[in-house]
Amino acid sequence: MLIGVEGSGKTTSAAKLARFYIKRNLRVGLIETDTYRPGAYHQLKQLAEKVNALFYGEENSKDPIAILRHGLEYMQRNKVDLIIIDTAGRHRNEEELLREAKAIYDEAKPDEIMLVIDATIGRQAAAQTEAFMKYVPIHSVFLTKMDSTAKAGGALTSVIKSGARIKFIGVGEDVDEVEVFDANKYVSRLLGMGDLESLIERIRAIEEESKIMEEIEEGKINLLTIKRQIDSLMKLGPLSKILELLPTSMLPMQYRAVMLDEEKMSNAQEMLRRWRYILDSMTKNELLNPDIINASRIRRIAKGAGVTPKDVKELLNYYQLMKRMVNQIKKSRRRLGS
Ligand SMILES: Nc1nc2c(ncn2[C@@H]2O[C@H](COP(=O)(O)OP(=O)(O)OP(=O)(O)O)[C@@H](O)[C@H]2O)c(=O)[nH]1
Ligand SMILES: [Mg+2]
Repeated sequence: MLIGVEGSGKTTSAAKLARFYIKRNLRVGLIETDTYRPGAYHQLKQLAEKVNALFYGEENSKDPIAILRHGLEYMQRNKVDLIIIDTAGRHRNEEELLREAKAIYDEAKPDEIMLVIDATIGRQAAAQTEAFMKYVPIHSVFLTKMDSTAKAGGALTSVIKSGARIKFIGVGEDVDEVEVFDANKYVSRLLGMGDLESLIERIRAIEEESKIMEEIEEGKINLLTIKRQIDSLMKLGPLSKILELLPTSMLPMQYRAVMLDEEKMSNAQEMLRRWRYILDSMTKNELLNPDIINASRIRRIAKGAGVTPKDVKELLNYYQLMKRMVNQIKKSRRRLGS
């Protein structure tokens, strides 16, 4: 049994659910008990034809309970596996809507009451869920219009807070645009990434990065340090989405500004990749003692990495800059007596 306020998407979702279970080889019947919305009967009848579900409704009846009884008999005679009951949303007031939902519930005794909530109401979703919960048990929630609102995340967390279980989400107007709700997958998508594991890996890389920065601040710096730093930064990938969630103080300062800008970010990634090739074509001795890298070594390194000597110098300049910075930090610490 589907319940919910006017326009939340009950009728559409009823058809989506029918489609979903028919695809999984169940015989599904749809019953329309809405006697308020003009055209509700035809709306669901047409959708039922579209998804190949059985349909029962009474176009001119004003008695939802009678329709329900007749509908249940009809579906049982036709041996359907799953009966989906659509209910009215439009009423003169909320109290009346809730009372009718309760009456239909008492008559149908459904195995499951699914509350249909429009995600565009955002954080008000919890209050709405709780209002319905006072009248009937809410077994699950179908959150609709997740495709058409920036408030989807708010609606989602709000429903979850109310204690209800989100089972499906609607992601478009078409009968196929329904997804089983999977919290992991959804959170990943909100973050704009493949999956949670890669998020965790990226966060680890940030931790590694702060560790390297600490070492650098303690004065241990050579090109190997830079190499480790680049490796961890590359693992971070195009990060702008996560970065919005993180305190920027966690990031090495020279990257804070760039990383928040997507275009600069992809240039930065490009540069990091180039630097990584350059470091790979250096000898261990050069990595540990960067000061021995003279013009002829620069030419050899550039050739090995497939870059220009200018690129190699750019990296060495970055190294020198870091080193100078470290020395300044050390000096100012000494001045402060720490
Ligand atoms: N974009 C989008 N639109 C949706 C979704 N679900 C429903 N809609 C649209 O929302 C509007 C209302 O849908 P209905 O299914 O008629 O809503 P209802 O709850 O049955 O409305 P009442 O019967 O008046 O209570 C329609 O225009 C649907 O196409 C969804 O997941 N995404
Ligand atoms: Mg409807």
